[in-house]
Amino acid sequence: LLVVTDLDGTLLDHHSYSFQPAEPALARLRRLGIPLILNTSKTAAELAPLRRELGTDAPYVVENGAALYWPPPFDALSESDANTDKHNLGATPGAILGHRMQALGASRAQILAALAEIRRDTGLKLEGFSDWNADTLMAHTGLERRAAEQALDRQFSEPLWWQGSEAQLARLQQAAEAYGLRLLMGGRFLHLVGQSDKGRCIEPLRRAYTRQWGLADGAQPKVIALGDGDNDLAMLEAADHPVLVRSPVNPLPELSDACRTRAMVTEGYGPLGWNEAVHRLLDRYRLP
Ligand code: 2M8
Ligand code: MG
Ligand code: MG
Repeated sequence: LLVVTDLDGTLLDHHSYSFQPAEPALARLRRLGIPLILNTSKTAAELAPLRRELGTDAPYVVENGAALYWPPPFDALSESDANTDKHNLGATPGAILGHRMQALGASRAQILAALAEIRRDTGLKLEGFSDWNADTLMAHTGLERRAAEQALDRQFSEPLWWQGSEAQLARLQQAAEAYGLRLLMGGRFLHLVGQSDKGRCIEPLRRAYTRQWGLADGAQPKVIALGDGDNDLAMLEAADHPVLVRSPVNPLPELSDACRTRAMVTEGYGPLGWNEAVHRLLDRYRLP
């Protein structure tokens, strides 16, 4: 089993960013040696302290699926995935924070260049992280200063503060597509990204663990995925056990029929719901 999870609104409380209510299930995963794979809108810089606090040394996915980071022992193993993944367009593997990075999306420079054109084409007043300093971001999110600085340290995406109408959103959507970009809705922000989403990492992760654990090809690990927002849909669709974590601020995202039949919806919100769902699934696998 692999657990792949969103952070904000899912494992972390939407307001306090605490994962404390999920501690019992987290401890059970650690005891069972089940990897906890973070798949988030957050940056690699934000994840360094969080991975330490959560006690996970598994691979992780940042900025809405735009890059996969492979800490040891995976850095060597995943080399062939990096070269054969068909979505790995223009990838620039490099070492950031000492972990091999596999880019799946566009660079921030490409995204910001397109954003300047999109502003001109649409006449929309678009405000994003590139216009903000740490103080502005802290006011919008309630992040502490250090975390806000780390959130501004982006490589593959631009979160936009969106308050426009449906019609304006359709216009923005069309313009983004024209530049080969996508828009993904997070808990607070509309994320402008390349041709990536949170689902693209699932197969590379399955393959990496299949090899790491020496499993036969037909015996790939099953994936539990947990999320609360529209930007989590692709990840949930790609999972064996999708879990919709109830959000205090957003309606549940709409799954496809096929995915809905195997999905679980939590009773509790955020980390409390996370705790409940992980326990239920581990019980279903008769794990101690
Ligand atoms: C942004 O992401 C969340 C994820 O749902 C959002 O859109 O509301 C990201 O920019 C992330 O880096 C940041 O930590 C977070 C803070 O609320 O907001
Ligand atoms: Mg979320
Ligand atoms: Mg998120």
